[in-house]
Amino acid sequence: MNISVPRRVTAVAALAALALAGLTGTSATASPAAAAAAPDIPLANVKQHLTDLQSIATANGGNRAHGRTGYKASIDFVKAKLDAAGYTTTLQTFTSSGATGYNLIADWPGGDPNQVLMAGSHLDSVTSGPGINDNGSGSAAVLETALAVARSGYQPSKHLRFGWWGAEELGLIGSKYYVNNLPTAERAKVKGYLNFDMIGSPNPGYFVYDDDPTIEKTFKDYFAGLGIATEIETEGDGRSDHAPFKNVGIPVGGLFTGADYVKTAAQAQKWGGTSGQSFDRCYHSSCDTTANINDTALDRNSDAIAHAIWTLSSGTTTPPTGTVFENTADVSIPDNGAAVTSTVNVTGVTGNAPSNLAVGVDIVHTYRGDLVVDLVAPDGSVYSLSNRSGGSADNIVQTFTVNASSEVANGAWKLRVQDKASIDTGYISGFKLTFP
Ligand code: DTR
Ligand code: ZN
Ligand code: ZN
Ligand code: CA
Repeated sequence: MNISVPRRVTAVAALAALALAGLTGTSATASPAAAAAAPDIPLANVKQHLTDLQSIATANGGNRAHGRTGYKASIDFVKAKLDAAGYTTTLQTFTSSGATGYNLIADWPGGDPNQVLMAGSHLDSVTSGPGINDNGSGSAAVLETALAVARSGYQPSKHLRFGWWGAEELGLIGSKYYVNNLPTAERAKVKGYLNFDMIGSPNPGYFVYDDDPTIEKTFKDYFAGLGIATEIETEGDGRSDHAPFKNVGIPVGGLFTGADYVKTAAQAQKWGGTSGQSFDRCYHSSCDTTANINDTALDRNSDAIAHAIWTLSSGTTTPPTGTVFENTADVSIPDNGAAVTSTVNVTGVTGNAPSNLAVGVDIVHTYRGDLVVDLVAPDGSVYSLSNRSGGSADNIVQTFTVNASSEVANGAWKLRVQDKASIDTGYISGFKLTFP
């Protein structure tokens, strides 16, 4: 039934969970809606990434260091997985010590572009070894969390961005380059940066960065829920890639399981392991291989990363307010076939559409990565909403924010959907435009 009849919707202020005061400056007042719970991050998947990074190092002179073939092979490996999962990836190049360096930035389509939550890790190793704990561990855990976002169909309120940094071991070169080249207006949109550098140390400690209080509390509460005591990371702010973000005023946080410092008797009492021995005896050494990982620490920290990403990105659930035009007729999508459309006829809206047109999409499908989804304006202009993203996850149920300010508001707007791969199929269940 096509009910393209304007109706005004007053948002029910159902704020989502947490008061991210350190990130957003607001706090939940209404009874919080339940934030989507983070999925478990499969340890086996994270360890497979480490095995792959080990193979890359072995095939490239034993390391994955800046300027060496092993680093470029590592960044290509991570990029390929993210491209396949539907991320928008960007390779950023820079020069350091006479060699080309690479940062990989991956954006998950959707979410509020003015509220970006970032998570990252450095992907380079030292020249003396494969760098599996330092920092394959952080890179693999962040990668698997990003893949979990894609396959779960999670639709965060904030925009999610992930980064893998080059040349950290030369002095935070890649992350400094990224932050220094991020325009001021873009920096202001980054509401938090989470850093993960060495999170699988063989004689692990559980350290939480003591920078932004909201981020710190998110991690500490997670570990407390597991009955694991944490300590604040006291080795100094300048020791990893969160430093450039912190230096420009972006809230930062992160996790760390220790490097060359020695575990005390009190820490061994608290965490197990061996007192009088460093947290990672293979720090910056050739023995930093896949054997140099504590699985429990890697598993716990990977799950903590997912918990923080889901918690800190679930913003308000307030639906867009304004005049709604909606079509709730089901439209079957032919499997690997022709495009189909659902139309709403907008009337009575003066002038052009807004720069923040809320486009509500409700598609039932068993493999969202098959789908190309576009918004077609009355004059035929096409706005891409989703292009084969999200992999094998089910359904696309999302409100996209489209800058349609160059379009006249009144007229026939279409949601166009095409299934571009065989087997899985589905139907358009609803299409809604909200004019503020
Ligand atoms: N600089 C990191 C290892 C490192 C040493 N102290 C800390 C504190 C917090 C994060 C990381 C580190 C490296 O060698 O890559
Ligand atoms: Zn290092
Ligand atoms: Zn490191
Ligand atoms: Ca299909």
